[in-house]
Amino acid sequence: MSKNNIKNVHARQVWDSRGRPTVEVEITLRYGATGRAIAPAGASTGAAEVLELRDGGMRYGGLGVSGAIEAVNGQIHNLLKGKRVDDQAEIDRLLTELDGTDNLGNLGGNAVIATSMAAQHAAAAAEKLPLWQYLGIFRGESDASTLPLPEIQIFGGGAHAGHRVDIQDFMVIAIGASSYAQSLEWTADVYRAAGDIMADSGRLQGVADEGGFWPAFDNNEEALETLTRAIEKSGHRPGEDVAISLDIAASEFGTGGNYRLARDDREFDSDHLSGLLVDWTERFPVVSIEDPLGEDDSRGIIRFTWAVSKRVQVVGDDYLVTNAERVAQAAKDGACNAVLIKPNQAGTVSYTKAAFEAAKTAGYGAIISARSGETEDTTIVHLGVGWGVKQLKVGSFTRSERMAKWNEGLRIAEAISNAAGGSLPVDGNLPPRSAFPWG
Ligand code: 2PG
Ligand code: MG
Repeated sequence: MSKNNIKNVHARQVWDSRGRPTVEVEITLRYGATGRAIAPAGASTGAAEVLELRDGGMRYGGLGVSGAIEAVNGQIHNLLKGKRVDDQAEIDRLLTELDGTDNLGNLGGNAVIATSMAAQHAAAAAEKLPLWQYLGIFRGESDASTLPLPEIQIFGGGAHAGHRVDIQDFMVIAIGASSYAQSLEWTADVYRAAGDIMADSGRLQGVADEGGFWPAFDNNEEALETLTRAIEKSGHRPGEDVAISLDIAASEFGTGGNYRLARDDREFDSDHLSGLLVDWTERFPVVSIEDPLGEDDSRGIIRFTWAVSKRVQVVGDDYLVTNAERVAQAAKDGACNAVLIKPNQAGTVSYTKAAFEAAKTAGYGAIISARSGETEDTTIVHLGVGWGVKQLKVGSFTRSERMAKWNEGLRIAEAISNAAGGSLPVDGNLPPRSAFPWG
């Protein structure tokens, strides 16, 4: 028996940022080191994500997770007791083998991802290291030459705001910032300026699911105009210092290549929606667009990528679902040039890592991302820094389930900077700035 042997795997029900039950797993090792992680939950989920096991029935509006918790405390505990925690690939292999389905439908993707991430934390704790450092030192996985560049929501829409506007995320990326801390400061400036503009126009109405301002706009484009104005008002140069990033989450408002922007009262086929988005990238300082077309619209995504990929990051989220094979296929097809990395879409840490590796092999950008339903869990920040992922998406710049992650990044940035004898730059690995048409 070594310090790395698992003694106990325990799950409990905790609550997420939408007030819904979720699964927390705590793994205790032979000599007392522990690792803990909580499963997040999406709202605009991709059809090919692993299955989140919910109880159904009356209690908690059907959203209970007692089945997933039982799976951890019973089958998963029995499976992992005595196993070595420092072999993450083997733990994840055992978990997926025990489940026996492609989508983790038996044990529940929520049970499995919380266990898998808790195991990573426990392995780091056995070495008395934070996870980001453990991954870098023991696995040699980090290039640690840069920190991830934050992508931060200012207005939330789509499924996260009662479809008040159709586009889901209006975000900013401080592309001109020279450090992680500075990128947060500049975002805070834009957030304040956006709040002032909303208040002055009588449109300040509260916040969406991820904490961004509730989008009280007459149409989708007005949100873009307001965000550009907010960047200007904050004293930063749009497209030079701070740029815009959008998550269209188009599967939420269209299937079969037919789309409807309800707020604009307009219908689009795939090429027309593409055309609208291309137009936005030319008129506004947009450097990144996620899920521009529906997850079932490969042709549209390929055509859109072809049109803009030299100057805009085209991100697959619902389309690629953090799946290595899908990323490799997309690279062959010429669909997207970047992938969103969400551990609970993939189901295990190893599958998540495989998707990130596939992105690197394809020369794709990568953004490690939280979900719209979140908690105080900061695992994604550790994986992002530990693996050397270049961008980080966590939602807005308010509310503690979001700030927990931005702030964890500050602690890590400070630790790395101290060790390196100077602050590390942020480098999102975005398309070259000289290629942007504005500014
Ligand atoms: C997304 C995420 C986060 P959800 O679509 O990228 O914004 O949303 O977790 O609801 O899938
Ligand atoms: Mg998305």
